This record gives sequence, C-alpha cells and structure tokens, in this order.
Amino acid sequence: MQDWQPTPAQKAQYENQGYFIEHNVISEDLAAQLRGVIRNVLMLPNAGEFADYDPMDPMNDSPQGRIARFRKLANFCVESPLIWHNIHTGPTVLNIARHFLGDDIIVKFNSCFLKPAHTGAATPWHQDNGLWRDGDTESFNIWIPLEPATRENGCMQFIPSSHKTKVVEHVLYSDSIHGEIPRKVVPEMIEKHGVHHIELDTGDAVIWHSNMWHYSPPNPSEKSRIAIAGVLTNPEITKKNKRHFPNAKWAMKNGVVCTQFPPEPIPKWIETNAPFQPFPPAKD
Ligand SMILES: O=C(O)CCC(=O)C(=O)O
Repeated sequence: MQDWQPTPAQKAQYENQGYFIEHNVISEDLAAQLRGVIRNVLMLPNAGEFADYDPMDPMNDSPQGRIARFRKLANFCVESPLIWHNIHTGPTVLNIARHFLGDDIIVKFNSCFLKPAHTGAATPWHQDNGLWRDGDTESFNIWIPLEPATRENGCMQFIPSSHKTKVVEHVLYSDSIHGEIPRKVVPEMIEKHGVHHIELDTGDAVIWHSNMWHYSPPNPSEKSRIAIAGVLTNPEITKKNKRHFPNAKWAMKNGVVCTQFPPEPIPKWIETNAPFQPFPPAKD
C-alpha cells in the first residue's frame, strides 16, 4: 500500500480551516456502479428498513417515489461489498486514514447521503462529535460524492476554522431531523468566519475534523446529489470514548487491509452502562 502524504496546502488547510479536498479518489466508472447499488436498494419495497428514520415527504410509495423520499442510508455500506471494499477499505481512503491514524483503522460510522432532485432535504448545522456525545474529538470524516455536488444541488457548507471551537451541546427543535447546533449561535459564527461552499466533482473527497460546523441546504435543482461517507478512527481513540458503537468495524489491522465481508465488528472495549442522553429541547 502506497504512502500518502498531504500536500503542504492540504496540511495547512486542515490545520487552519479544519478540512481539505483530495481529487479523484474514485473513478467516474466506479461512482456510476455505486450509484446503481444505492438506487437499487432505494427502489425496493422495503427500502425504509435500510434508510434512517427521516424520510422526506410527501412521496407516494412507488419505486420512483422511494428514490425521492429518503435522505440517508445509515450503516448501509457494511451491507454492500461493492461500497465497503472500494470506499471504506479502498486504497485511497485507507492511505489517507493511515496518515492520520496509523496502521490500525476502524470505521466508526458509514452512510450514504441522498439529496434527490427537487425533494432533497437540508441537513441541519451540526458537529459530528456533537451528535456522537462520546467525548471523541480526534476522529475524522470523509465524504465522497458519486455525482457532482454543487451550490445548486445542495453541496455541503463549512464554517472554516470552526473545528477549533469546543463541542457545542446539540439541541432539538420541533422540526429537527436530528440534534443540531442551537440556531441562534450559527449566524454569529458565520459572521466571524464566513462560509465555504464545498463544491466537488464526482469521485473527489472532502476530509474534515469532527468538530467542524457543517450543514447542507435542500436540493431544489434537477440534479440528484448522492454521496458516501465514513468516520475513521483507531483503537487508541476508541478506547477513550464514553460508549461502544456496535456498528464500528475493522478496516485495517497492523497495516493489513481487512478483506473480510461482512466486516468484522470491533471488540467491546467500553462498557456502556451510562444511559445515552437524549438531545435537550432548544430554548430559542
Ligand atoms: O450529505 C450531507 O449533506 C450531510 C453530510 C453530513 O452532515 C455528514 O456526513 O456528517
């Protein structure tokens, strides 16, 4: 496996702004195959069993309606060998992960983010580790669009340098799809640091620090925006977490890619007696 090093510009951007972009992580051809895998499962009559419980509505229950309805397939990548072997344990992702994390690599979360043409909904402003609530501030995210992500179809927005802030307590509004940063504090951060629109081509990747404040708007355009995401970590970080994540899987052990499928779960290093606290209701 080749050694991957960030360019000086990528390194500086990650340190100063909390993210960087790597181009051509997967080919257009592979991206087309992966889009097919994802759309195929969305068309199943039981697509809702794979998707997160935050469907967009109102959509009828036709195959095309199902494609238009779902926002996220959480944990689906460990059910699709084509995705798992090419993305989460694919050479470029693991090379990048190895640079940050060393020779033992764990995929803590995996998901496919779906922003269908016309119906694609917003993802609220959040920090990933504000959702995890496990004390982890060292993992990082990778997100690879399988079709161009543009301002028109709801590309992600980052507040540069927001990764240097603490983890904010996330809250729930009556219309929240998941925990989010209190809405009143977001404009102040934007005022201070601005917003970067993360426009990417098919097969590019954006890598960000898990403290980063990020968001994506709805997709009113004609063009769908599907992406595959992963959170990568290692055993040292994981053993310090406050809870065990049952979906976490091994991707590399001692520098050797884990080729097992289904992927191997990590050991239960942490006892999870502490109850998982719900997000508090928003006060503003
Ligand atoms: O795909 C999106 O728009 C949101 C992705 C995201 O928030 C994440 O991966 O944490």
